[in-house]
Amino acid sequence: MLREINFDGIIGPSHNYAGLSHGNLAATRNAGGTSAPRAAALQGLAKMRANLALGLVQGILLPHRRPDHGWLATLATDYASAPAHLQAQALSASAMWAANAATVSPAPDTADGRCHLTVANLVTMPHRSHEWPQTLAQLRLAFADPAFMVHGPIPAPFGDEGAANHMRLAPAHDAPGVEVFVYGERGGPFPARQHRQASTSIAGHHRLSPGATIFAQQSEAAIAAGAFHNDVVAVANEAVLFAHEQAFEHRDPFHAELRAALPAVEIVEVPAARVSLADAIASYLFNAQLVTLPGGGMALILPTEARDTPAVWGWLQELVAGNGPIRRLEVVDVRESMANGGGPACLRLRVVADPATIDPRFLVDEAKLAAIEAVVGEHWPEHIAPDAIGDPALIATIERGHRALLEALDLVGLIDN
Ligand code: SUG
Repeated sequence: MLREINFDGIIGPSHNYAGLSHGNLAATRNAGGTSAPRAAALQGLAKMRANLALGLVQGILLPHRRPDHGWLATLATDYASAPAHLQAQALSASAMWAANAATVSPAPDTADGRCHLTVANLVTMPHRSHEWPQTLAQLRLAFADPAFMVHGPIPAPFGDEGAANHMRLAPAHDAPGVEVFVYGERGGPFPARQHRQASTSIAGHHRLSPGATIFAQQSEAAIAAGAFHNDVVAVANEAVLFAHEQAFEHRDPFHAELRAALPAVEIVEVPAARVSLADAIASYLFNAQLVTLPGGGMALILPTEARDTPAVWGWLQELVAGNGPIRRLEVVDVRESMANGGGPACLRLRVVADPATIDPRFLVDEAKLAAIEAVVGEHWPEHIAPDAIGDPALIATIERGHRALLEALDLVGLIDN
């Protein structure tokens, strides 16, 4: 049976605040702060545990080997002699944001009836541009079953940031749906990270039906206000689109196209007069996970920051009191990830598939989460101060922790050198 499965990135032992993402206001604001990798990973695991308790199917993606020595070698350097900015780029734990791992088109949408995945090239930001090889290795293992087709990255310079700029709407997860690719053209002072060419190429590789595929431009105002991915201002689930009024550059034609392709669509829009773009971005209201509960109805899994922002929480209270499809609010604490601009939805990659077709090492239950928590508790550094990233003892701790996790999950083969 096809189910929606959320694959969360386990937050790696090198999680730190290096301020590497221009246009990501939280990451820039927290640059130079002291991170708490152990607390960060435990927060992510607690979110997965809460989602399991809601009756959802939960998967994992693994942290990458950091520092990325192979990448530094291609730059003719090594960790000890690299300048500080390259050290930070090689050490980044940014693979935790699994929404940027790949774009996924479930089997009911594709001409060959397979679930297609394209690994994201993430070429815009240097620290993320070297994620794809290790992500691809994981995707090829987790989705080795013939029910899936895993594609390599779209070539540079066409930036692709994966599912964070892609929404699927369908009457039900297992029914054919409409896929919306959101690209950027301008972002005021900030880069538009998703190139339209990357989106159209992915739709082609995934063998989507042109009549059920929409390309929509993200609004310049949203990118300029700090929404570096569409999933900071919009999220979809089944037939519901939950979005900020200023999310799309050409809102009315986009809504019309969506209604024509999926007459059952329900657009829940938050007016700028109620929640400003600034409040939406600071609170990550739209970076919630919008999920269908097994007993029916939908829930929003929101970061604590949404509860702490009065305009946002007030609007949400009215939303769940009304007659709409979203009836329940769940609040999770992912503050360590949020401080780098990654909310609950950034931390997960959604795949609609039969869980029986997935390598079980990438699925979790309570017991496996407890085993991962034990490894994190024993090995993840408690803190990383910005001036510590050159410390060989810290690097040895990070590498030991990563190996211990892969050993515990029987995935040590993913360590390539
Ligand atoms: O790409 N932050 C990530 C956050 C990604 C959030 N993902 C989604 N919206 N789906 C980014 O900007 C900051 C790392 C640092 O500065 O150390 C960072 O990469």
